[in-house]
Amino acid sequence: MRKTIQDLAIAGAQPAFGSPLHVGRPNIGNRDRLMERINDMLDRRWLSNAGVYVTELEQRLADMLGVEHCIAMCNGTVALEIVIRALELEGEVIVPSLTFVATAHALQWQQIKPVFCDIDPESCTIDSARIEELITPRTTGIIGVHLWGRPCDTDALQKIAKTHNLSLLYDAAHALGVTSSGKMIGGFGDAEVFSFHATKFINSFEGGAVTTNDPELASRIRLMKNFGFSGYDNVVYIGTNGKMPEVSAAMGLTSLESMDEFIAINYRNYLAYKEGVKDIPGIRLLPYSQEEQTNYQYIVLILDEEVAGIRRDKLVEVLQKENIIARRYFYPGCHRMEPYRSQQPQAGLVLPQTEKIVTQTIVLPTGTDIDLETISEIVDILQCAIGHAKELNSIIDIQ
Ligand code: T4K
Repeated sequence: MRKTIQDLAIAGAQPAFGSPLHVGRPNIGNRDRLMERINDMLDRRWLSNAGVYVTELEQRLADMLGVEHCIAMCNGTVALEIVIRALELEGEVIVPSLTFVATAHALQWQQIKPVFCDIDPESCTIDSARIEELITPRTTGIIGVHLWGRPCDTDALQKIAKTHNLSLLYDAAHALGVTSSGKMIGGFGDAEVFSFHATKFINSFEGGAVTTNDPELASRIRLMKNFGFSGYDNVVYIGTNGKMPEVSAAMGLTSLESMDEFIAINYRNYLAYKEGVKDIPGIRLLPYSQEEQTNYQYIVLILDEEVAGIRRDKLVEVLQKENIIARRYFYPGCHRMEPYRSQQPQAGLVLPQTEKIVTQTIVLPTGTDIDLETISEIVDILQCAIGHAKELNSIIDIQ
């Protein structure tokens, strides 16, 4: 147990960890099974373009999520871009600013203006009560983001979209295996988009998927992700290359087979962090709902700097000096990133909750690479830093 600030790396002690502990360290799953699939794929010499593993992954995901159509993609960002185009969105689309920048970029890439909406501070998802005031004659859709695996208010969003005749898309990059009102994320809105990037708890190296119950939309997306080809030499639609390669599907399938184990480890880690930080003043763990199924893949601390006596960025610095590469996701909010900062300099005025929370969050490492001993070490560092916040502030200020 650390007793004084001299026990912290920021004050000169040895870092707690010899090598960096990253947020987003990939889960690997059954390596032998993966190698078997890769060997099989090489033997068959079928590496991309609707191969057997991609088709199997799509089917397994559709069954698991209870949706009619699942289209695997090369990554979540291209998946978003393709669905946005397939839904014929244009003009303005309402999105939360508190998200990974890919959500906003997928719109801007196609000359659609992302109109940033504030969040509900409890769920950290788009605040449905703030959407209608942002609707203009140019608005064509809404994108909800199930941030950190916390589902959006899907009922409220559906009502607003219906009333105003808007498309409704969900960025479900963080929400595989999550339910909203008992129903699996994947079947809400017009379509939902998943990411299987290496840092996601289920990964396919790079990868993503679109799910929908709309057969026409699904077939448009299938055409668009394959240059618009409908059979040899017959192009019937504008398209791009959004295909997932077989090697990614092999990893995705292998990863899916370990999904229960990954979630159990994430849950164990979540409980350990929760118990560990419960008596540290000024820190709370963003809770996961006990009523819904979830994946527990993000450990999000919210710091009240008045109570803790230390600023978030300083606490992150303390952790990073110990080789705990804590992240400030999703600082500073899309509206403060380019090109949005220059194009919409006033956007922050309607985003008070977003502006507040981006200065408060710290995302900590979890997943199969993190054990309970590591968590108790991280908690001990947090406890020591906040317990000695005053001294620590002066030390850091002098440096
Ligand atoms: N929508 C949302 C809400 C998203 O969060 C994302 C992606 C998307 C859409 C787009 O989906 P994709 O197009 O990516 O499929 C990371 C990921 O790159 C990104 O996929 C993810 N969200 C975002 C939340 O996190 P960065 O810039 O923080 O990545 P990076 O490279 O710093 O990786 C995080 C940490 O993970 C590193 O410190 C090291 C560790 N790491 C990473 C990789 C790739 C490893 O240990 N091994 C690895 O192989 O964005």
